[in-house]
Amino acid sequence: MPAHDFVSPDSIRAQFSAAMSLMYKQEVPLYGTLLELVSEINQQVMQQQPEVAQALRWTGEVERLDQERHGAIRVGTAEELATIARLFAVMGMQPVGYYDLSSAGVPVHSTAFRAVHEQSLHISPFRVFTSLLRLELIDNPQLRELAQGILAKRQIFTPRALALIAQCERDGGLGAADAEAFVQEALHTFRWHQEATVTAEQYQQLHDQHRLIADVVAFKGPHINHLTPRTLDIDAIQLGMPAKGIPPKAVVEGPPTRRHAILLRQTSFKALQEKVAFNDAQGSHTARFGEIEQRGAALTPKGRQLYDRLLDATRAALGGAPAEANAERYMALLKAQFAAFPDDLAQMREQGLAYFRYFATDKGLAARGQAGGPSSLQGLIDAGHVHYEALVYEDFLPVSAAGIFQSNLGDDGQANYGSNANREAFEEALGLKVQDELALYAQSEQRSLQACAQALGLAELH
Ligand code: OOG
Ligand code: NI
Repeated sequence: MPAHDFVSPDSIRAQFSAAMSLMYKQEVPLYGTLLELVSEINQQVMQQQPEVAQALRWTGEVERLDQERHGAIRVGTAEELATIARLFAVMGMQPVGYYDLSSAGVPVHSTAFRAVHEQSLHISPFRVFTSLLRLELIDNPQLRELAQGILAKRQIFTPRALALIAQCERDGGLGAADAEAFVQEALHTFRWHQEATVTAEQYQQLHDQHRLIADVVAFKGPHINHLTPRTLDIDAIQLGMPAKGIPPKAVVEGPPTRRHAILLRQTSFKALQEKVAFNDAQGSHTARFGEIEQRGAALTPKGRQLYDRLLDATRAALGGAPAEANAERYMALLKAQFAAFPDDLAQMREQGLAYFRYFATDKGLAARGQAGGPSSLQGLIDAGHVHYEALVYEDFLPVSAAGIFQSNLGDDGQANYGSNANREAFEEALGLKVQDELALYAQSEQRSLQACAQALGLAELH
């Protein structure tokens, strides 16, 4: 098939993201309720805060907002991870970032599969936080063997999905009918299976070691465990959830409320209890939950260091992890600490705390080619020839992710694995290097500066 007859990976990802949302709505009806709440709040914000709506129009995020979501899965073996990477590659999703969750007592390490170019992100920002179980951290050899034996027997991909992945790799793309078939076949890997692959007693053994181990090992596949829409006001969501019959977790993860959002704020509701058929008995399992996120500016290494420092200081002042009992105090401490992080785009830009996108304004375009005009970036901004907006953060935060894992694993899921980051082992399992998210933001910013310079007839801008 000639290359021009291939469906673009971006379009396959958009189709897959929509199909996944439809499936999860059927599997977890509360997710549908949450989508309604998010859409109400987003409309309200767009009406009541025209400056927010305006910024989203500049960046084009207004067009992707309604379809913006991330999901999460947990796989059991290196082979599963490597094949998931090939499956996501068909949809233009690449592994970005390495997250070590072992230091937070969760025996996994993770990456985020997502599109990496701003034009692709504009078409579909769908991302999947993907974790690999680390059986090597379990110090019970019998249990480790039991888990390995069970995982070795399962095949989480349909034969047709595997064939279509291979076909796409061989030919360089998929035609329309194959792309549609691929989306349907890939969905099977992420669906919930009521039938477990183990006996009730085996499940209990795995569960007693760590709830997460049972969730990964006892089932036929890596069911999507949450799907997260993007809101423009997570505080309004947190307040609005109880009235819709959705109890939120105690604290919102990430930075505090700000005029100019940074990074990522997240809240979630508890996992549902679901009926499970073990090989020999009926039982139940809690795995799937709901989450909501608010995204803000991507931070530079300097901005990120400041964020990490302020978050650490908040936790140190609290003297422990935030929970129901100290939620109010935590939020107050967080707010006080983050007073040190400028809440003003101009200051964030001048201090090099965040990444930005630059746009030639009508005024700038009208002045193109005129002698004696400003030519430095700051001069063009001051003259109103160039407008800028923060680049949106497309990734995740390890401390927040740990909080999300823990809120749905329950506090009895706590364990201590020390600090065991092992990026090399993760990349070896993946069969690929993970990309550096900071380099991707810097490249995106650079491209916008180049486009701006070109539009204004200038050689370069910095
Ligand atoms: C993933 C938890 C992390 C996030 O948004 O930070 C996450 C999981 O529970 O598998 O999804
Ligand atoms: Ni999540």
